[in-house]
Amino acid sequence: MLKLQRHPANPVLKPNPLNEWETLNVFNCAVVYHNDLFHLLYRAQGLDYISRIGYAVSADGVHFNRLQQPVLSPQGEWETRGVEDPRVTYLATEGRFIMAYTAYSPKGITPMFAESTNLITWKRIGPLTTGENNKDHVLFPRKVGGRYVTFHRRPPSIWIAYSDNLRDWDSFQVVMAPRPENWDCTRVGAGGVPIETEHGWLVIYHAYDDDHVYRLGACLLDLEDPTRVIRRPDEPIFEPEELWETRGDVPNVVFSCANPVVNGTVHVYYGGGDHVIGLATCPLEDLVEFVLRA
Ligand code: BMA
Repeated sequence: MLKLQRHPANPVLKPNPLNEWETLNVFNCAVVYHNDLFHLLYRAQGLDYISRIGYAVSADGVHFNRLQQPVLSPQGEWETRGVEDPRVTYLATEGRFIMAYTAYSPKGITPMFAESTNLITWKRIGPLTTGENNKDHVLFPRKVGGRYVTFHRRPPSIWIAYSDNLRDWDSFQVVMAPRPENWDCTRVGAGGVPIETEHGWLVIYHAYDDDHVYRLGACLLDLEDPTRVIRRPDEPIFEPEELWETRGDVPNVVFSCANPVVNGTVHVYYGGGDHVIGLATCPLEDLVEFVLRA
């Protein structure tokens, strides 16, 4: 059984009592490794429980410096209760970053996209769907069959959709559903940006069970047809163990929106207990091997 290794300096980011918007919780984050720096975009809450997205940067992936102001705050009728769970994809051929984030309001839970060329100034592109409960979306790092591809989550499963312009989405299809009587029996949702390997798209995903314990798992999807699951191990690769994962604002949660590969190592950044941010790693080779042997 494979287990991700926790970094000894965990948690790598904690709430900041000096900034009202991030005094309570900092958790689910995107991480992009670009120009030798780890750029972290994280969900933060103050005492009002409204989520905003902050920015922090690091040379070693462990010690981060943050901006004092959020880079994305709620705007408009879809976001009145917050902007949550960013996942950021770098489109290398276009030189731009695409953020998938969840807009939360009394009108519903809406998967949104925004774009940036500097990771700090974000321009909204628009929603993937409206009028339904949908989230956990993340854009693939390149087009497949000439089209943009995104995961998204229509409860309880991971779905896929395709687009030519990141605005109009079609060809919605289920990729992976929960498995009865397993750690991923209730709901499943995508993690960070899918990792392209010679064996297929390596995907880290989250799920919870009847006891509401959030764990992480991994699977491999076909490179040219990512709706086709090649391997899906029975066991998870990571679960809450530390006090700051089993307690927190929401207990028993490890939830990841980022798995950048740096120097052959998968860096899984995750929210612990919806309260702090942790880092756990694993050689890419070992993770692929584990999934292939399943
Ligand atoms: C889910 C997610 C996360 C959160 C998790 C655990 O619904 O959307 O925002 O980390 O619940 O509370």
